Amino acid sequence: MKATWTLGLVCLMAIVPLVAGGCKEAVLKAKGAKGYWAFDGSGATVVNGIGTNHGQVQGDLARTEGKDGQAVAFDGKGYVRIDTAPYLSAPAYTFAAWVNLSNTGDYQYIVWRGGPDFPEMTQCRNLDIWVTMEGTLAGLLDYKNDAEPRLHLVGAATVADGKWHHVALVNDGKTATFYVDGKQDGQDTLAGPLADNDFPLWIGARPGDVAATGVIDEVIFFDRALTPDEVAAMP
Ligand SMILES: [Ca+2]
Repeated sequence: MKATWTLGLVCLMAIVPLVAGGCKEAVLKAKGAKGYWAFDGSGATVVNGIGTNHGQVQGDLARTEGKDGQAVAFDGKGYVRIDTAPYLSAPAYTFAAWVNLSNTGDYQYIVWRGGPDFPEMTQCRNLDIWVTMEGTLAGLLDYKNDAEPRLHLVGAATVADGKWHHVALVNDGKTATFYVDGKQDGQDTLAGPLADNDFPLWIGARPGDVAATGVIDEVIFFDRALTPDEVAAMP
């Protein structure tokens, strides 16, 4: 059965005034999401609509029209720092976002969880997506067991072309998989559990001035691996 994300009973319940939050928040919460940063509103704070670890815009980044409501416009310098939380270290996870990136011919970042320095400390990257000079996805994932070399996960689809794309990274504990626009874009076998850290999420940059140029919106995190059908149907 295809996964459905919208207009279920929980969504209808969300429009009842007694239920806090919007329809999308209610649907995501019912699916088990832990983080949903819509990037709507104004000011430096970005709110986690279903959790307590909110974020702050770092640098002079404006809000702009997004995939759904407003989004953050990245200019190749700033980023959004999302407070850390224990669920970000879950042994399985799904990270997803909508991106509309320009083709800069240079490296860009979508999400970094490797701390405030680059090069970062060893054995700490557990969530990592950048855009290569060719405009495709890549990421480096460290293992808890430092005897294993880190996994270099690569994608094939072009995501930096000035159009909206849905990007996801799913770690089910056995494999790491990129999805672009709901389709599998790259997959590799994990040699063991991923490394752990208590660093915040950086959206749109890593330390060392490698940052996104374009728009990022609707960042979502689950502490479980979504199925391919669920990723394909994500809002
Ligand atoms: Ca939004």
